[in-house]
Amino acid sequence: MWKKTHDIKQIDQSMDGKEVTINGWVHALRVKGKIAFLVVRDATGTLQVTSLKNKNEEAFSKIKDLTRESCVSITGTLKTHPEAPRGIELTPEEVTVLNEAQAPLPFDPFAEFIDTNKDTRFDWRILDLRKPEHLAYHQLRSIVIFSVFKYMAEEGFTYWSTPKVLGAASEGGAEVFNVDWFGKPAFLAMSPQLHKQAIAANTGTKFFEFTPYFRAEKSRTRRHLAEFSGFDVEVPFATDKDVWPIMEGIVKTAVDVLRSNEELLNVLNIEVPEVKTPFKRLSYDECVNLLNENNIEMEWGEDFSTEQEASLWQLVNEPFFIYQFPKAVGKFYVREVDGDPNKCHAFDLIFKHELSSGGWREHRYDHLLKNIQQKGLNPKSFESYLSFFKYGAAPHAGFGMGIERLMATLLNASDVKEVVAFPRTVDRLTP
Ligand code: AMO
Repeated sequence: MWKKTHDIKQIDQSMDGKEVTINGWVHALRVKGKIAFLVVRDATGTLQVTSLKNKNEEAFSKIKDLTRESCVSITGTLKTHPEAPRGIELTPEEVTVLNEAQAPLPFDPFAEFIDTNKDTRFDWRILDLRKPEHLAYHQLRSIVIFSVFKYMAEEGFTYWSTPKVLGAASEGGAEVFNVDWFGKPAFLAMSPQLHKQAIAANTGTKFFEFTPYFRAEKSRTRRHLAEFSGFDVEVPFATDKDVWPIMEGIVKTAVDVLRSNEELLNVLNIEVPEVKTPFKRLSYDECVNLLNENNIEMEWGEDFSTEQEASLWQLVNEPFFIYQFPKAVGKFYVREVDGDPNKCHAFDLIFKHELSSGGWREHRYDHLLKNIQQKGLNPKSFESYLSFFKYGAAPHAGFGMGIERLMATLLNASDVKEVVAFPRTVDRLTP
């Protein structure tokens, strides 16, 4: 029987003499005359299998011909050995090749001194993800997602699912993917924005969804994907200030759970510094002044460029909110600041870069219609959305936080593509 009795991580020197079955991949193989040293790797670690021809000819002959990265099951007896990498090795009795890997491999995920280019790695992501350092990003991402779900449940949120194929572009922008919906034009959701507002404002429940977002953005940067995922939140009877603690709570939950996973952080050879909450709150005006005082040019009324954002991060040097953006920068669904028609209640959370953004929404039908017209959007396309606000929709506020941005920021990854299994970008639609 080829089914494992143990994960490799569970095997230690105290198990001398025990019979076990391990399942994994051929990590390395060295054959010296009548002895073969095979290293088997599973998702938890590696173990040396030492095969002597004289002892078990059948096992030896199967092992000596194995190709790297073939999938194998080995049953044998554990034996402590001072020279084995973990002080213990396996003497094979039964070797089952579950699936032979073709040779040569299209690239070597474990090559030590070769810096394989990213495109090749992502072309062969099935091999790339076998590398513990690359896998660790995804294991930690999973841990963070589960922890945030738990946190949101404790905070009294209701988990909702919203449609991903829409009749209107959810962010009102041009960066939308078109799809054919039974012969009618439709769009992939750029975010759950419109429906999350509909739900929070009309049901009075605190909305939470972990969702894919589709953006036809032609940005070739280390921070942009064309399909990404994120935590999306909308709170009824709330203003901007009321949702900031939830954003802080998500970041803190993520940081704390990462810090408690030392073993995986060690695989990545990184530390995750603690974060202090509450985060600083700076108005847009204060940020523009701060830049100008430090001789970085910034005109009032623009959005922050990547460089300006990076400079702000250096100057503030801890996570901070920017609130009350110019109305021209905010989206149509954000509420104008009372008494100041040039400003709106949009906000960003900056943690190295923009990590999350949101707003206190416009829930009054006539104001919303005016916003849509002011942005040059066609009210006809938003008829269905506008109807959400005709029958006593409550005031509300919320935000979206991309998981890839969050993980790349906290784990110091060089690119958001590292923390998504199969990145989708302007240049990549496979594998
Ligand atoms: P926004 O467009 O700022 O706001 O997106 C929300 C968050 O999603 C992440 N993000 C991205 N991650 C990877 N690749 C991209 N191309 C990308 N674009 C955005 C960021 C960002 O902060 N509906 C609003 C949110 C709201 O107001 O509730 C929205 O989508 O983390």
